[in-house]
Amino acid sequence: MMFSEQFIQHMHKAGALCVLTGAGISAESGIPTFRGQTGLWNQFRPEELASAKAFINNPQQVWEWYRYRQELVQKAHPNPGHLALVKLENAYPTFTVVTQNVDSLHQLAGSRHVYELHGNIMRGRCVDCNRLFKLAELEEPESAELPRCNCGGMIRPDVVWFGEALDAGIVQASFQAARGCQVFLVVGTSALVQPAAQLPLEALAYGAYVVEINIEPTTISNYVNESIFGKAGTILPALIKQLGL
Ligand code: BJW
Ligand code: ZN
Repeated sequence: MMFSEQFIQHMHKAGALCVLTGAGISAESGIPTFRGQTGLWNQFRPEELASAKAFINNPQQVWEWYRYRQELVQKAHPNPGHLALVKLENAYPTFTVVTQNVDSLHQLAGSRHVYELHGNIMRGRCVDCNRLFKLAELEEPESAELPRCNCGGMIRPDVVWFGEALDAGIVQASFQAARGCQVFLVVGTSALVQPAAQLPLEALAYGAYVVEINIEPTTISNYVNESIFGKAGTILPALIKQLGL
């Protein structure tokens, strides 16, 4: 048996579930993670490209990185891990996915209650007037040109970079979900980046049973009730099966 009796009992008793996801849940859809054994961006530290400073110093390089990732995201499909979370959502009266991912794969899989903490890579935003753009509106025939708004401002990816504030409403709603759930799952995140990494600890403080699913130990492994080491795309479907969903 892959799961402890205690975990399964908590799952059966729970009325509200909250799941924090990170890049690891999309790894099996072919989207590289930022850190860890399998992180493709190992040649760059995310701090070097995912920052306003990097964008100001070298917008071409930052856009190149995002264009490449947008292409990967456009080609990607939800994997069995994403789909298992949809089954959980259908089985629990209260269910929230709080994701650090910018790839829309939870929504594409069919999850309806998704909070995107770090924005969405398929959108752009004008740095001057904040107008939002869909990726299709940004496709420039002259690839050397940087995308610009009709107001003249530069367009940046509509994501949250280091040192930038997250959407206050989304953060508040995410903390509320963490405080209100009986089981909190932490899936495929290194739990290094704040404030997202605080959510499982907040859930613990409010009495939730917190279970981490990751291929390797993380900074929160010592705090959670249980760590299950394996791929999200294997563990989550096994959990669904074990619960009879
Ligand atoms: C698998 C798997 C498989 C692989 N199955 N698992 C308090 C203390 C210290 C620092 C701070 C603090 N508060 C704020 C900070 C600063 C900073 C921060 O947290 N720094 C830390 C690094 C120390 N935070 C911020 O700046 C945040 N803003 C903020 O706090 O604003 C308020 C404020 C403003 C001004 C001054 C002060 C405060 C913003 C953070 C924004 C993060 N942005 C990024 C880029 C988004 C856009 C983009 O995608 O390009 O978000 S960085 C990057 O990291 C991305 C991710 O969402 C995020 C988290 O990464 P994640 O998802 O955990 O991925 P990995 O790669 O790290 O881990 C993958 C995991 O999966 C690994 O563990 C693998 O083992 C596992 N895995 N395959 C299961 N198949
Ligand atoms: Zn503008």
